[in-house]
Amino acid sequence: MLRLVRLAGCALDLWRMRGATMVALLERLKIKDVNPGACTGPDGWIADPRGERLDSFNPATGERIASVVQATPAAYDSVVQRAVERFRTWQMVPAPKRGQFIRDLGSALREVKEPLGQLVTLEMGKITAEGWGEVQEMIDICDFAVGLSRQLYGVTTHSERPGHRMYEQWHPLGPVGIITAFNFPVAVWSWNAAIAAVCGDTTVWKPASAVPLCAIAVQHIVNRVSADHGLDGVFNLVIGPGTGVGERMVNDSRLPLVSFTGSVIQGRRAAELIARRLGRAILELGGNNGLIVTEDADLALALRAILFGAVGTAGQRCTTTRRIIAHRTIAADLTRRLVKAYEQVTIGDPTKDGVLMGPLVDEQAVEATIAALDTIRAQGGEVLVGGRRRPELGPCFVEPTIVQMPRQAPVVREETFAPILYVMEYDALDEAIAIHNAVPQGLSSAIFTTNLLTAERFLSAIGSDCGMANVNVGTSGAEIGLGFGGEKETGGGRESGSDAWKLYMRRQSNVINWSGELPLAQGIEFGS
Ligand code: UN1
Repeated sequence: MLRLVRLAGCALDLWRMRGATMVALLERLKIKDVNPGACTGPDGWIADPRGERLDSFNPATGERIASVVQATPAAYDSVVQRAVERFRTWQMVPAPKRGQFIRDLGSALREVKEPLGQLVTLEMGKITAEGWGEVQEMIDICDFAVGLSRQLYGVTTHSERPGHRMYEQWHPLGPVGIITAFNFPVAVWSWNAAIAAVCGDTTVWKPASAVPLCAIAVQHIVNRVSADHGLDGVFNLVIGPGTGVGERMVNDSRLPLVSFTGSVIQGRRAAELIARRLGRAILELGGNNGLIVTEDADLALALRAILFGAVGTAGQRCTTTRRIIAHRTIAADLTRRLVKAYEQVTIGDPTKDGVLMGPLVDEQAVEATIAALDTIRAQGGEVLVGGRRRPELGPCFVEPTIVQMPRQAPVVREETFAPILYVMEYDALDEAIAIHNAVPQGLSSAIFTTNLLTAERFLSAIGSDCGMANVNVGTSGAEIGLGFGGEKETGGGRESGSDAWKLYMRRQSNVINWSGELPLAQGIEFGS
């Protein structure tokens, strides 16, 4: 019989950080020890010595920065069990009270924005400004969720029967599984967790294996807030591989909803398994985001949006701009300016001021980028700038790349999670929209134009087929206020703002009869 050791703070190998960066960061995050990778609350760290080790690396240097004990099947079970038990009471806490917990979580995140953002940079490799941006996104969604906790509205409508009242109410759904990707190690969890919590759900989080420390740090922050509220089991953590813990989650009928962020291939498999048990899935899968630049566009504006959208996070956002569809009359000018801007992008240590692009997440990502560039060249793509590895900077660095691309090339339909930008030309708007929509993914899209009619056409039903469509705003860097997600192979899910909360609750339609009679709907007479 496996014994689970519950530890208040089990010291874990922290590989000697070069300098004191890591130790100092953990101190500023008020984390004394880095704990095992399963947790149910303030005193709920679960150390199972049989758990396999997971090493975490700094992608900028290739150094190992920590080693985490992953959740065993028994640890997983015990975490989900706690989430199930806590759900029973949490669902009965009034929603505005649940909101107070999230308000305090938002305050706690404000206090640690700087070190938590830096930890994201250290473990994932995005530049510090973006690491902080990610934590800001967490703070923003907490604010949103606090307001939402007093606005979980249901509709009331009129019955066709006299003396009857009809309305809808939204009940908590249950423990929610959250599986997140490496590229947003903390924010995507918060979109799901903050909303789920005010909706009365508990959550079980499996972060990507490349970024376990970020998740552990967040769990510590959550634990402090939970301790203040005398709570455990609302936010739970299980670290483990997709093939182990991830598979368990998608197959676990104790989790009525699993929110999955990752690739189309993994998401398709997750969706199939969740559907088999008739569970609910929120899918945020691949993007292949296009940006149309019309003949009347403000090119300076477009240029800045493209640079952030294509080079930001080293091309590893699901919202990264991957395809430019430029009007033939401005294409050469735009491309020339883009190439010039790319030549000035400083690549390097993501913690340094002035650096715009850090490393890719790991060496496999570098290999995949180089392999994609071979395919691109074989399919007629002409590399205009970039296209090389930069081993002298570290093991995971590549150059941001612009490729003049024949629009029919099959590789354009694929999402390569790298800073590779295709430029294609068009003559007529309908043609641009057709090129734009001719990919299997449907996450984010944009048009740069000063023509109102063109903008409206792009946003119309016969315009962009994506979940998100912007005018004079790039494809990446969405605010939390609207629903985030996409169509087609992106999976149809919506997270964060607007009414995405409804996916985290169960809808109940209620009819109340105060007439003293029993009239049937549709006017049916049945006996007398
Ligand atoms: C992701 O890449 O999975 O819109 C999320 C954006 C960010 C979130 C991206 N707010 O680019």
